[in-house]
Amino acid sequence: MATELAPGLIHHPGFLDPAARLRLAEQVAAILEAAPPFAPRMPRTGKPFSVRMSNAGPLGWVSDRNGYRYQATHPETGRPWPAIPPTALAAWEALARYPALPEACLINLYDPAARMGLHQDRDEADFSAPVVSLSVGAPALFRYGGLHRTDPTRSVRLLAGDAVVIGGASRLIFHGIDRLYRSADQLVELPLTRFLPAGGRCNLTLRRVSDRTGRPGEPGLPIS
Ligand code: MD3
Ligand code: FE
Repeated sequence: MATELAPGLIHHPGFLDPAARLRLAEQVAAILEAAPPFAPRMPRTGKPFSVRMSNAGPLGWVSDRNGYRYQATHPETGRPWPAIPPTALAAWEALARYPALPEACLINLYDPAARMGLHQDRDEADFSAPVVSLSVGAPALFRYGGLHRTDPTRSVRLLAGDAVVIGGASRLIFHGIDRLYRSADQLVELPLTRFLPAGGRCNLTLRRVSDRTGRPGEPGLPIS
């Protein structure tokens, strides 16, 4: 049963059943073998994120001292990103209601102490496309607000198998992950144990990056 948390922000608890979660975790583990997790860094300061990342798809999101951007290759191996996992593509087809495939699948890896500060996702050129989020592993406290950083926020727990569709009036809201919770449910972590400690969490976000002319999104915080 889906819940509209805010206009255009739809939470689908248990969207992936346990078998689908396990398949997704296996597919993600194979991607991480080819495209190892990297530690993104804050633009300007170079401070590392507590979340490690990788990507799948034609484009991947990266962040370093020079800024945020999408690029076609892994920042350390220089190789193209692996293909988007089939279970994630199926979720996009079921939930996005958008007439094109996703171009980027950002993979966020949270150890039990990792968090993600309040931010907007605005490095994409086409805000008419939604973002589709899939979570596996430990439960997390997801916080979301409004279009301004200081708007009041609400929180909801995201569990393994949950999907969130972020579109419409919510596409540019501020959001983040405040903390992880311990859980007895370790099922999905098994294929990911090489990449995720016990009690860790993995979130995938599927995104359109180019607008309909094929122009990529504005890079964030350019050097000059
Ligand atoms: C609301 N990821 O990768 S997923 C991110 O759990 C990100 O790893 C979080 O925020 C995570 O950028 C939250 C839910 C989500 C994803 C994208 C959004 C919520 C969003 C984009 C716009 C507004
Ligand atoms: Fe985000």
